Amino acid sequence: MNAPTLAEFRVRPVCVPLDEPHRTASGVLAESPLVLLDVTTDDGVTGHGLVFAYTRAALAPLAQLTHNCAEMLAGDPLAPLDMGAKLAARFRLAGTQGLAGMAHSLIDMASWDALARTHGLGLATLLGGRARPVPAYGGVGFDGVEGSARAAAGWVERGFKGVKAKIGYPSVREDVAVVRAMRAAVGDDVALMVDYNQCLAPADAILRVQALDDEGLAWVEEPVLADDFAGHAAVAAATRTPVQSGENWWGPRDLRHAIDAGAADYMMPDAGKIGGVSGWLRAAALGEANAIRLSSHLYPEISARLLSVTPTAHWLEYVEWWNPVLATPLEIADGSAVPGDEPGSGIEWDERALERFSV
Ligand code: SMN
Ligand code: MG
Repeated sequence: MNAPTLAEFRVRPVCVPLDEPHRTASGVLAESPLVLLDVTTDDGVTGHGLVFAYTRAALAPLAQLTHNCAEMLAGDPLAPLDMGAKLAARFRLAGTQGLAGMAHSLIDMASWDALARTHGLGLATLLGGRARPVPAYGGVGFDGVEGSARAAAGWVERGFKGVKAKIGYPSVREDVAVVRAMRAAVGDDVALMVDYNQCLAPADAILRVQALDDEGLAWVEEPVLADDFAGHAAVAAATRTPVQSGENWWGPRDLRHAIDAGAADYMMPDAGKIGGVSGWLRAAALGEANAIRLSSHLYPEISARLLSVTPTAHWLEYVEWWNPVLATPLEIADGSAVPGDEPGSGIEWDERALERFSV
């Protein structure tokens, strides 16, 4: 069978309001600006993907860039690795990070979805593994002592066995108080993680994490700027809580540099920044070769399939923010994400709902 070729691309910017704003130490999210992509082959098979633009200011430029990149591929075989190589070569001078990295990741995700559908296989099956349950955790915003404890208890009532809170309050005392209130609310058997969202300088991060070292945290995430690998490494060396990072790393080469620097104990690539499915698979190989456990960041549907085939799979970050545009949101049972094995990566649009969110 010859590979189908890329016949049509449809790019749609949408904006999904959040039920409640998500507060972090690096800004408040009140809505999810998303770029949706449909890739249709000459066989008439359509694959879907989406990417999170984070800010409305990036939505139209990201949609346009995705469209322009897709046009470079029109008529090419549906071969995500070759498509990625072509885009990387075309962008060598402009750079492959930032919006370009997101556009390339999006095209990759939608193309793998089309490839899996072409073969009538679930993505994990196509990749040589099987879709399996992955432990999932829920997120708590920058919601203060009582608010964080209440939100953590809510996730545990729903069966989740892990909860991650945003911290980075004005004082370390408040960080500790939030963690202790959450622990009191959920008990000892729930994994608690905290996320500084890059807000500290390394010297301050060391003091804060040392103050949290006896709280039994499963990890402390992005204590310093995402690309400060040396700063991460200094925190990791001076503290006992495992350091987690990776949601803002661009492509497997950033992972390599982070590993070379000893930046983190755990890593959490983001499918929309690491290079989609192709980038994830390369990150998974680095994780296995270096014995580093990998968790996912956002994109729960496709991440559940990817973690299913990741040798060092750790936790799936569960978010339901984008469920309003999905016809088949990820299933959760007993605290684990349960990816189905229907053809593709689990992304199906709720077309009627999409109209409401179109920008
Ligand atoms: C995060 C996710 C989405 C928006 C802002 C921040 C994050 C996380 O750091 O880990 O969930
Ligand atoms: Mg984070």
